[in-house]
Amino acid sequence: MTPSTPPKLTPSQISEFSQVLYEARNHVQEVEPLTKAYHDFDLDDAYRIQADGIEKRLQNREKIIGYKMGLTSKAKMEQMGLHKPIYGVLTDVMQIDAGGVFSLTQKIHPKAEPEVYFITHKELKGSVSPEEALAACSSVGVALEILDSRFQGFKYFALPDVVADNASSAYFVLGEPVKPFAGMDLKNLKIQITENETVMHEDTSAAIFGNPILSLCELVKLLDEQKMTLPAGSIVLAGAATVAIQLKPDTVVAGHLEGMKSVDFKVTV
Ligand code: OOG
Ligand code: MG
Repeated sequence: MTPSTPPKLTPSQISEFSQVLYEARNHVQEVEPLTKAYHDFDLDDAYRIQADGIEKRLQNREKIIGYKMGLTSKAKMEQMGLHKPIYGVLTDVMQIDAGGVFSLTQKIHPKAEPEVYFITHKELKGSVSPEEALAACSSVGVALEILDSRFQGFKYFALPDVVADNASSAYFVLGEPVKPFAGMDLKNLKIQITENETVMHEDTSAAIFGNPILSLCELVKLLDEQKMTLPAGSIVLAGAATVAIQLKPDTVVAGHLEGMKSVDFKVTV
């Protein structure tokens, strides 16, 4: 385990910064990047702010149901100008139904991106091999993540800001689960995002960290650095294969992963 560095922010600064983001999310109001408006801080402090913000949401009766990886593909790293994989937390209120409706009302500047997801049936911790990780999964499938950064303009921020902001996560939708099997090759599957059936972006699943299962291994490692484990029953979004698209009213956005049933949702005003 790599021990995290001692906090450089005081507990009251951590709470104050998580409160800024908590309110931005609740009031649907974008804010200046924390590292610019208030104080510079490192990634470990950023994960402390993220955890504090999630704690506030748990007190508001949300429940943790999984994690998301971010910045696991070159396309996303370049789109955001940030170059290190990060994680965020998924709660029950963030999941929307496949085939459901997503209203743009009360959202800041939402975007969607195509991902691969896993659901685990066994706790994972420390350093795990891709074979161990796949064996610990009960399902795999295609997902769409909807990002809605709480920061102005979505893009002019430093990595600790994004981590503090729960990796820009807002909502997600899961496609039909497929049962993984030993030797299943998740590496070379075509993955696309479409808007009204027009392909907006496509790549192969290898774009996600070389292989999406490696992104799950990386998540377990990043959690270990924060002295955490990945509980059995977690949903894990492995990160986007392509850049995200801005959501527009009266469109159907779909995610497609070769060999699996597609997933979509309808965007309304
Ligand atoms: C950061 C989150 C990145 C992904 O899949 O790479 C992410 C952002 O784009 O604001 O979710
Ligand atoms: Mg994502």
